[in-house]
Amino acid sequence: MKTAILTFATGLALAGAAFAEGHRNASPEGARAYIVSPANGAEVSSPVTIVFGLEGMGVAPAGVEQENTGHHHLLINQDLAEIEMEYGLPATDQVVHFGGGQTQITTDLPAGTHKLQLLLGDHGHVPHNPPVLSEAITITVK
Ligand SMILES: [Cu+2]
Repeated sequence: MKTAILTFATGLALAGAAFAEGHRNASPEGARAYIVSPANGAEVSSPVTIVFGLEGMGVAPAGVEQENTGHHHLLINQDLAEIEMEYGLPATDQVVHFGGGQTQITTDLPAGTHKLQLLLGDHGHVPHNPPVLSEAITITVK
């Protein structure tokens, strides 16, 4: 009897994982995010204005569930390998949410080299499948 209950519980856990994964919103083919400015390799002074671009999808605020939309997240010096694409993105200094649907930010960055990358998230901050991720750019703040 004990075995049967354990098996049942394991089955539920697996079903739960599959359900969560199946719940990632699909991104349409050809959708892409990109950083309009600054240009890759640019030398800039702080504060820096970073402009977000999105093609093939629309921007919607967090909490608004609508197909083929999402909101931007700016990854600042964030290792992509540490991002869990299956879950809602954490909010940290390195993962900045634009849940209001903003498409640019003016922010202070310390002097030095910084890697910037955009990652779109759905109404619940979960990256789409496949993820809509910009190329990473590197800028130098004087
Ligand atoms: Cu978000």
